Amino acid sequence: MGEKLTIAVQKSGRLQEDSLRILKECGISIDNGKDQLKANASNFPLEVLYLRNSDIPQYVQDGVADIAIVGENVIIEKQKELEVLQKLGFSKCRLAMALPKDVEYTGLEYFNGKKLATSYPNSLRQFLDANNLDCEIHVISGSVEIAPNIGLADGICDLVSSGSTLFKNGLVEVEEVLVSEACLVANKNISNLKSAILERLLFRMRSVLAAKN
Ligand code: PRT
Repeated sequence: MGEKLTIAVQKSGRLQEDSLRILKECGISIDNGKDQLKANASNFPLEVLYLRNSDIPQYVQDGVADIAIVGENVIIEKQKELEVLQKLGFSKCRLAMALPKDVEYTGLEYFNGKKLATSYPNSLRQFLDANNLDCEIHVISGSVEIAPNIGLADGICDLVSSGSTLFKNGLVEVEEVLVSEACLVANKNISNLKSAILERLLFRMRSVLAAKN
């Protein structure tokens, strides 16, 4: 059997549909069985692993998958040494700090001594350190937007796309920490044989993206 490249894509969630669509647009047919966690392409040397977005950086760094389609924000948060090969133009969002709408925001110093709830402590810590801010970070894994309303924190740092979740929870975005979109990433030490397959895939992907612009 010839060499295959292994790609990780999100098992279910916001990235999944667009990730599979771009592979399809590259002319790759994946033989998907229902609820399968692993599948093969029938017309390209590619194996697909369906994993959680938040677990993907670790799997690629460990070499379980050679490449992946993943949210850039997750790579930054997990602090993995992966190569970002190509931004893919979907799942665009920003990691932002937000405060209750009745707060009079005076600028970054406002956050000194405050407590912020987030699911992205490393990204937030980096931003706070870069701006010499001293805040308490309270890590929660979901429903971050509710934290100020229930007295758990003064503000939040979370992903925002349309802004409607912030609005519904009486919060206003005040600072942007980072911007993100889906991207194709790779393990830094893949074999020459696999690199050659990757080059073919990248060529197709870039042609698909160019045709969209
Ligand atoms: O479970 P798994 O680990 O696979 O997935 P995940 O927990 O990372 O969740 P998923 O599927 O929600 O998100 C996957 C990726 O999509 C994220 O890592 C981001 O890169 C990207 N993305 C793009 C978003 C959003 N937009 C987004 N709006 N991820 C989450 N949100 C959430 C946000 O946390 C907030 O609760 O949507 C809400 C805000 O949305 P708006 O439109 O109301 O502003």
